[in-house]
Amino acid sequence: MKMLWTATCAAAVVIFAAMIAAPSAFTQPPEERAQFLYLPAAWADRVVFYHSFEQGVDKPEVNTAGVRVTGHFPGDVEGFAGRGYRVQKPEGGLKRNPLTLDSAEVLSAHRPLTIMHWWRLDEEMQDDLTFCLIYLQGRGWISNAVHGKAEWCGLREPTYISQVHGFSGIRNYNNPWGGRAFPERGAWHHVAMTFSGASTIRVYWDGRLRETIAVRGREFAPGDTSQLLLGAQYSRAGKPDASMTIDEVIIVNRALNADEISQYVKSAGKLKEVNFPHRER
Ligand SMILES: [Ca+2]
Repeated sequence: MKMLWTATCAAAVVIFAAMIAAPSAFTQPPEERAQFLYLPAAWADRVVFYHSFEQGVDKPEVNTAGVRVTGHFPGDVEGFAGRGYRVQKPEGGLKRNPLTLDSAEVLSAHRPLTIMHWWRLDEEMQDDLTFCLIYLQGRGWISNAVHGKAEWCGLREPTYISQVHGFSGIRNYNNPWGGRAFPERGAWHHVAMTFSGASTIRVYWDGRLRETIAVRGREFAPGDTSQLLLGAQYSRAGKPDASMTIDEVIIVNRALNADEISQYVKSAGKLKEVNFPHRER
């Protein structure tokens, strides 16, 4: 049953939260050259940030606008291609470590923008498991997540949700898409969120458009958002939480369209199927 959220209900969400410098592929060491094959050449002049985690958490392959990257790199984790970034759930004295990107210039929702990455759940899905994939924040927040079964909002099963919340002058938007969200442990999925016209957000899962959000009240303005968390905690304290791995983080300074995103997901999936590039481990 599709639940309609009230503002009160939604507010209960708690977050704890080239110039593609793409050097000419032929001047890169073979390992780096191979990784860039996952970055579509057609986007090269619009990609402002690309992180495949091959060189460590603080060394994105492309970062044309000085996005600040912070996160705890837990070691050599197998990613979608090569290494990935493990987001651990808080346990055993370890704190959650979402990948955190800061840039008022690049991450402002008033500009054309695409944020995308591959993700994998690293444990068995449970009915009451909650995890966040994209969380863009500043004066409010814009999020895409899976929320488990909970008394909160009367959710009866894990459900895809999205929110635009807390921006003065913008009407709060909360949507559980309905339907069961129950990803298999270890299966790679792709998520993308695009921003256009300072007022339209589109969410894609595995290359397919899942939702179009038309912001009401006012358009996004400079400074509304400036920080991006990938793998943020989205559950209340004491509730089940998830460890996950992310990889191939791409930020483009325009809103990619449905065909481009669909084609990218298919192409990257095919590359992975043939295990290319091969990486000795
Ligand atoms: Ca990688």
